[in-house]
Amino acid sequence: MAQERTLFIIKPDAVRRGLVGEILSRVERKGYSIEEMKMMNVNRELAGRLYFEHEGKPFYEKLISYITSGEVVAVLISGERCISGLRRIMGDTDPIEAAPGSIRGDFGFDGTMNLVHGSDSTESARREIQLFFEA
Ligand code: 3AN
Repeated sequence: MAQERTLFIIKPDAVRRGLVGEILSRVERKGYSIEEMKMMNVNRELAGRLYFEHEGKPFYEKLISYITSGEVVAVLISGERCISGLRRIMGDTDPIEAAPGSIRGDFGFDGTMNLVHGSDSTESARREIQLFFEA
């Protein structure tokens, strides 16, 4: 058993569609804690640092344009094994494949505009939390 911290981002399409409350309530109902939270714009530099591992991939430019296209809600979450647990709540990266009952499965159908981001490992979580909350 491990108490973890992870970075969760509610991305521009979810904010535009008014899904912030619905999404946050799912995270809270699971039992995770919101330690810090802010609404903000992600500039190209921060987007590049968040998605550095995708640089050069065919969808990279679309990904950067999308995450910088409007306000996001960045959330520092803590809880028991919350890194993998939150990713289950989010659902598969491709919303068409994402299970009904997950955020992406219930609200999305687009591979780029897939509503949310969650760190995928302990190392990513540490790095991403630093980018958004400790920079
Ligand atoms: P996740 O967000 O599920 O951790 P990653 O980290 O593999 O997925 O990808 C980061 C983001 O890059 C995804 N949220 C999605 O917006 C975009 N992405 C990943 N793979 C693809 C793809 N094959 N086509 C389009 N966009 C993609």
